[in-house]
Amino acid sequence: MNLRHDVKTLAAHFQIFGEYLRAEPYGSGHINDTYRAAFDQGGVAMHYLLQRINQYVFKKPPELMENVRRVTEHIRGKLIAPGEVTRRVLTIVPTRDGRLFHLDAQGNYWRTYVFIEKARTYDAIESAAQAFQAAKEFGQFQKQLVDLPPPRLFDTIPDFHNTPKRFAAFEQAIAADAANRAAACKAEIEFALRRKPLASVLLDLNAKGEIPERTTHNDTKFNNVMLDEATGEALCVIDLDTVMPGLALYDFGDMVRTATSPALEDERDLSKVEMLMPMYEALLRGYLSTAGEFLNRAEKEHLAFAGKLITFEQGVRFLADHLAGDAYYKIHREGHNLDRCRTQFELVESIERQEAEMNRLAEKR
Ligand code: ADP
Ligand code: GN1
Ligand code: MG
Repeated sequence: MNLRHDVKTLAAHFQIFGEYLRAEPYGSGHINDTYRAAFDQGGVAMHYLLQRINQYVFKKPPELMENVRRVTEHIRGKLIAPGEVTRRVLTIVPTRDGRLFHLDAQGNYWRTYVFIEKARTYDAIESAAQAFQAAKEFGQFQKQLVDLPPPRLFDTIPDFHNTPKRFAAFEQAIAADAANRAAACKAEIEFALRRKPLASVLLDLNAKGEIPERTTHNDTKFNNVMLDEATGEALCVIDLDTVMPGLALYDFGDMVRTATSPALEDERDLSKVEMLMPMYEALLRGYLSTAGEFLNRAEKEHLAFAGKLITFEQGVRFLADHLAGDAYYKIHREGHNLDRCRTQFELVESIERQEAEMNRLAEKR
């Protein structure tokens, strides 16, 4: 296979032993370039995950990797159960000179993780049991980081979930209309403009001291948690590039966005996009089983709202990128970001229709 990068040469910089066998592009993330590489070690093919960090998105990869090191070491220290530690937390494979990343001649930052075997991620949720598992695991992740010692983690992307700033960037993208696409997505633009007042709700509560800043994952889409292939149990939270100070509700919100509707994020048949109450119920149960003990009342009262907000924010982000000419997210077809935006806005409407019932479910718990 002809790869975009010379994975064999890159891999030689890391503490990987044995002979290089092969590599292939891996996963369906929108941001990094990911490869699974195989090495012969004592007659067995061992896999490693190599990634090129997207520097358009992450401006300071060394700070990002320092965050990942601190977070994974902290979690590793809590894994008392013997065995399988490298399946339950990401493990950085250092370079031969002991660093967290390799900087190549073109200025690209590369890193390597232990490959988690007999586990997989899903692009769309398939059952309430999966929703429960994912939410329990992301809640557990937040709980494990409650006592992360100072200093504060680096902001790998400043204002990542600052919805008012996301909205302002979207308004600028409309004004600039760099790709000449605004006229063709009037309906979506108007959908978003009508809901502008949603944007500031959580940050206002944070400013009033009602919702605290915590250490959060910030990219808790269902595709960022690995489930055991045999048992379906959640094993490990991955994609730690955006772990930084944030609101716990951002994480729950992104779970609602990606783990209550059975449709793919870029589904074109919008009749398939729907917030399913049994999935939401399982998410609530799973999340509160681990995060329930540290969340405060205001956080618990805004769980459904967070689902609506983060789905809205994501729709606005996709639409802004479509208007800007697809600079940020990887796309695989024309209009891909617009398709993604449409599924988000369809889901926002579905949540709006069911929000009262979603709130009642949370009150009962
Ligand atoms: P992106 O930021 O582009 O989404 P991810 O870090 O999420 O990149 O990785 C992309 C995909 O690669 C994940 O969805 C997952 O399927 C797979 N993956 C990531 N890390 C590992 C790992 N340590 N072991 C096995 N698979 C992994
Ligand atoms: C990106 O990296 P990935 O594909 O897991 C994005 C998230 C979005 C998501 C939408 C750093 O996540 O914020 O919610 O796409 N990550 C970054 O699918 O922007
Ligand atoms: Mg990912």
